[in-house]
Amino acid sequence: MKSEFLQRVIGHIDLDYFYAQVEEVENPALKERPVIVCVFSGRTEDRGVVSTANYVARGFGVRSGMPIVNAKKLLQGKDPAVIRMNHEKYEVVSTRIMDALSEKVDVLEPTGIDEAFFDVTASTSGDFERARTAAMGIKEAILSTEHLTASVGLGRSKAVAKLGSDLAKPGGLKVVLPEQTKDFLGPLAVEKLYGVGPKGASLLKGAHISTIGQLAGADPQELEKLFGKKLSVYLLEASKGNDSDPVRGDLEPTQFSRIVTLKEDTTDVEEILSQLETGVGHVHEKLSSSGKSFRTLTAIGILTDLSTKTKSKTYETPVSDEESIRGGLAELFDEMSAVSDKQFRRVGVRVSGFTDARDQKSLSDFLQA
Ligand code: DGT
Ligand code: CA
Ligand code: CA
Repeated sequence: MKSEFLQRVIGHIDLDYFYAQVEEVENPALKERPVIVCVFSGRTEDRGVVSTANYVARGFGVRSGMPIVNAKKLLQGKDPAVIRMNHEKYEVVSTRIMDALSEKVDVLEPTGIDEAFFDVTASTSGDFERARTAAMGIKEAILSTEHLTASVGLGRSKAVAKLGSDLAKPGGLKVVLPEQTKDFLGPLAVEKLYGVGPKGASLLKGAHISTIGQLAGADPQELEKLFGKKLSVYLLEASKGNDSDPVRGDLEPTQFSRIVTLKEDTTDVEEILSQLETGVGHVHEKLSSSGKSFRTLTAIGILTDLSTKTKSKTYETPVSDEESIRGGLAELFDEMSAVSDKQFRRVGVRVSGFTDARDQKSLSDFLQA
């Protein structure tokens, strides 16, 4: 059967309290305690904001974006774990999960470090019960391989799927059958709709629209005055779960990477480079087949204590040859092993900063802009 005749089955997956959960996996004793992952920004010790917090900390009122000092006040006497954000570490986990996910769905469109839309219309023949089973399988796979929980929504459009994953948080699965779409969306607050945002919500409030159901019944011309043609058409469609933007699996990649597990833990750079040779080949192959050059090369090391270390170098002019990757990695791993006495367990290579990334604007980009 041709997929254009099938009921679309769209999913959205979002990892729960992502940065903080990754920290818990690395150090399970943290699970019982409030955990805040922080971006330290200033000269004074506590200057900066909470990037995210686990649900224990959220139970005491801590939120993303909150100044660290405020979070510490809320957590006084609660034995909080205050952890410095390590973006590279989360990026490595994210890449692994996205790679695995892309094998399990028909089309995957990552929209952030911890979330993605997916389409399973063809593989489920448009059947939501089969999609439910597939989604449970995906959640279980992430749990068993990465020990991370995720929330998933299934619906007939991106906006419905995204709302589903929001409401399933943390750790749940929300399936909105096509015939339930109107009843599901109607009562929800309009700011929850994908693409509305706080600014859009306040414009809508001014027009006395506070639920998605009210938005669905709004006058198209009034909406166009507030949001312009493109966005107002989208909002009206999305409020009915009829937004038609496809899941885009063809977005330009922004990086290629490969991580390998060493046969034995080691600090020997030559041994590391020799075992990483297949990874270098893989990354080089990806570069050649896509006709890309890169400027930034990153060496990734996961040590025996499971902590992740990375070191990067940026080339003045873009390169794409295998020798530059090898030479650069040798330097980077030399530098890394010089400052650490721990052994490496897994090692990886990543290239990023591509030069020819085409300007391919999707509706998602438009909404996120
Ligand atoms: P949740 O609600 O269980 O999905 O929790 P998170 O923490 O996964 O929240 P999400 O999906 O909105 O964001 C994914 C990651 O992005 C999160 O782990 C940390 C980072 N992040 C989110 N909000 C902020 C923020 O306001 N400031 C900073 N610096 N980082 C943020
Ligand atoms: Ca999340
Ligand atoms: Ca997210």
